[in-house]
Amino acid sequence: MTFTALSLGSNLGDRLFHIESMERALRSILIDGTLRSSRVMETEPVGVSAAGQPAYLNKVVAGYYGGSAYELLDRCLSIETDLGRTRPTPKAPRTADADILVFGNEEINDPPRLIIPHPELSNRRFCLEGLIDIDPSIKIRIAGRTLTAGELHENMGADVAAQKVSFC
Ligand code: PH2
Ligand code: MG
Ligand code: MG
Repeated sequence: MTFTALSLGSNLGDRLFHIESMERALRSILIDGTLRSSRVMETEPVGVSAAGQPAYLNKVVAGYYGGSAYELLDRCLSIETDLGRTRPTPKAPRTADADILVFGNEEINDPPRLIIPHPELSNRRFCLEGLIDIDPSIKIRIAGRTLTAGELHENMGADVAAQKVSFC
């Protein structure tokens, strides 16, 4: 079994229902009793044009998974589809987004399908806040080095620290 952390996001429809539904689905997919969750955060949209997307609710969850990263990816995609996710354009508002942030010490570079660790992990404050809310000692292997979530959080850039994140 492999330790994994995922970010959950929603900025369309009943955001809290979507976050809680994704969490419930992951609880049933991850090894029994291993799911840990951050608090819910309201966050400003990151990396999308200033064209006024609605604010996100985000949460980070972590646990142990019994299959491969690709199997977990497929499970995430079907959780999103079950919650009405459509993909009209790449960065469109979405009911449900479940992204694998970390999968053990694996580094996978298979775009556009799967990149692990998540390529935006260090650029998204909500990901770093969510990880340390669960456990600052979570290990993240990036570019051949192992860092902790706490270290990544301490070293985040000023632009990342400026992103609005408020715990609900
Ligand atoms: N997801 C994105 C793009 N930007 N911004 C926030 N605040 N939260 C997200 O989950 C998010 C985002 C693409 O997946
Ligand atoms: Mg995403
Ligand atoms: Mg996604």
